[in-house]
Amino acid sequence: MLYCLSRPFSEILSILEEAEFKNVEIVDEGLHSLNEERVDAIRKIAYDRDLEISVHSPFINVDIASISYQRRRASLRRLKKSILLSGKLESPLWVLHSGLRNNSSRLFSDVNWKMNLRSIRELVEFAKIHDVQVTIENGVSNLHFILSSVEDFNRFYDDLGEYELGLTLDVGHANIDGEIFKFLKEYAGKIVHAHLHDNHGVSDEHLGIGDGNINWVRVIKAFKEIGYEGALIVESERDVSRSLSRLIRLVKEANDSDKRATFQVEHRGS
Ligand SMILES: [Mn+2]
Repeated sequence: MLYCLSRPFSEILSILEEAEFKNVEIVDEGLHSLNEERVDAIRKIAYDRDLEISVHSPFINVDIASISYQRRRASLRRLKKSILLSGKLESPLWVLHSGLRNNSSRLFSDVNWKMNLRSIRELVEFAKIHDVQVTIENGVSNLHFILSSVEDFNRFYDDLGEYELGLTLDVGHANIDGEIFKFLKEYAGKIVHAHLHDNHGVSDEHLGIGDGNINWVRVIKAFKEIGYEGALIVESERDVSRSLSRLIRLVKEANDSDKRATFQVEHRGS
């Protein structure tokens, strides 16, 4: 629903009423911020139409790694409200961005890193009580996200300890750091959710699928190869219906070539 964030919330409900897909991600931000009434309306349609809803957590002016105590507490308060409401949606997944690296971080040694870690632990524990599954998304390093590269995630998961926290692979973000396939390889068993949008490898353009330089045939094939069973969420800011039809075709082609390969193996075997 990122693409219609500037339109009134009522439009989301109409889209859900007519959606021809299984998974929808609601962005709990701006005009679409959740409240009890909205959650009730979404839950009803999702139930009637057998849709699976995930929630993208609020992100505007939110920074869980801030050196400022007040800013961090305000961010956590906003995020916990989102978790509470998502729990009522019976939302299986709640997608979180990491905190940001402050311009003055070097003056404060590793404070951003530690605050990010502490906040994430606090949110995962809170979410557990409310039956919400948190998943952490890879950001973009040139946009100051603390968790962007595979290397960041290696260090993060080492430091995190015994917390259940799956990864949302944002393919567009990973393309900017040139690490799509590195993530898919090294985090195969850890990826529970995926955001798909395109770019030219430089800035976070959120283009339609096929409008940038990402090799989508290879991406979809790689998701299949790791046995990925989560949702594929289109997160393009425009051309969403075209992106969806391209995606459906890509998945179909990957399935067909899989069947051909199986047939060849069986044929050779017999
Ligand atoms: Mn994303």
